[in-house]
Amino acid sequence: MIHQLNDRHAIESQLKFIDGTTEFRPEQIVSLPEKVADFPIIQIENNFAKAAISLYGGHILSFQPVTESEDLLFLSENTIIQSGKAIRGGIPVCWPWFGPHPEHSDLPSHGFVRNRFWSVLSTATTPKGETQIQLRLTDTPETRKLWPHAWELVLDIIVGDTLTVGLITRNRGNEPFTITQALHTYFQVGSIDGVRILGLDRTEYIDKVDSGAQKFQAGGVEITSEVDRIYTNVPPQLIIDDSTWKRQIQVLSKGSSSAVVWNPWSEKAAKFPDLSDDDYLKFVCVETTNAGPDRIQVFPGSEHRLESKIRN
Ligand code: TA6
Repeated sequence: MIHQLNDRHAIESQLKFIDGTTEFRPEQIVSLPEKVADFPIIQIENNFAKAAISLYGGHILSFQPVTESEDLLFLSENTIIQSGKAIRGGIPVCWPWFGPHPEHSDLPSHGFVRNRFWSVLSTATTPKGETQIQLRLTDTPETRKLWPHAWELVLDIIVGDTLTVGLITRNRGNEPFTITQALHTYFQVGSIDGVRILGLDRTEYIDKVDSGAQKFQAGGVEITSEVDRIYTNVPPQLIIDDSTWKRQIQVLSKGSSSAVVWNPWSEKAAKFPDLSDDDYLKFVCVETTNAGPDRIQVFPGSEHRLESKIRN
């Protein structure tokens, strides 16, 4: 599979596919869906940045601009590559529902596309010399059992000095459907106690740590305990201010009016087998979402694009 992918989609000295079962922490690969022999990862390196994307989950694992000594994304050293399980860190794609399924608690949290293999639609170099990758996923008889609709998803990724991630939902059925979704980005930070999220001042949020209470944000968001909040009516640009590493990461969203800020803190982090006990100090999730009341209805033949641009 790796050989065919490189034959069709590699870009000389910019983009290649590697076999994750041998080159991506093989010790952490517990099991893969039986029908695949390897675990393709796209490695990108251009004049602007390095990045890595797993076809499993359509999951961006890494993004490091050439100007940065540290990856902008957090990826757990203990992530478990296991059929049906999502990779911990990077940018999980949560679709067609965010969080637990609204009616059926037995269905997987955050939908079912972050634990499926996506196909490669195209790879290209932009006129600026950035690398563009489009991945695709469509409904199957199996997904229709989970969610009875016909759809196509395209992940439109551009790796440059900015990482642009567009998640395009197309309704290929003959009735409207409603989705909630997230680009559930894990940002790597020097230490969580030196982090402030800027741009959410004077917005309202749903506090999932306090039984979903509706609250009001005053000033920057600081993380001193477990935080799990759905902010509503948020501005397009948020900033992660990391005083430890003396860097700011900008997150520019489109097709979204909500955002999620999450950090499990120590007690909850200890319950995640794919996180080390002190990992909560090293990341904060600032997610570009359609979540909470921000739900999207997609009509037959039409589409919705959720987009997040990330840069330091
Ligand atoms: O986005 C925050 C959240 O919904 C938290 O409630 C927590 O569940 C987190 O996502 C991680 O979820 P996961 O299913 O990836 O373990």
